[in-house]
Amino acid sequence: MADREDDPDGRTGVATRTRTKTERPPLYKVLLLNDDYTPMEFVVHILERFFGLGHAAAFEIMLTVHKKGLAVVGVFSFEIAETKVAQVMDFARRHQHPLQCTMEKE
Ligand code: TYC
Repeated sequence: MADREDDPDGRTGVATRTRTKTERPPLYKVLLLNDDYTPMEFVVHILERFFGLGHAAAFEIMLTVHKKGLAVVGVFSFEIAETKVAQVMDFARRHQHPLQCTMEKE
C-alpha cells in the first residue's frame, strides 16, 4: 500500500481506531407557526391527526401558537420530523390554509 503510485509517501491508510462512545442521533423540534387565517379547529384537527394528541392537548398547543406566535409540537428524529412537517404542509395546502410548520435542530 505504502509504495503505490497514488501514495508515494505512504501518508494515507485505513483508520483502525475503534470509537467506543456512541453518539446519539440529533433530535429536531417541529414548530407550528401562527397566522391570521387558518381556522383554530383546523389546527386542532392537524394536531390530533398527525401528532396523536388528545383534543385537550391539541387545543392547548393551538392556543399557545395563537397567543405566542409559535410552539413546539414535538421532538423527533430527522426523518420523522421531516415527515410530520411534510404531512402538515401538504394537508394545509390541500385545504388552502396558509398554515406553516417547520423543523429546527434541538
Ligand atoms: N390565529 C388563527 C386564528 O385566529 C389560529 C391559528 C392557531 C392559526 C395556530 C395557526 O398555527 C396556528 N384563526
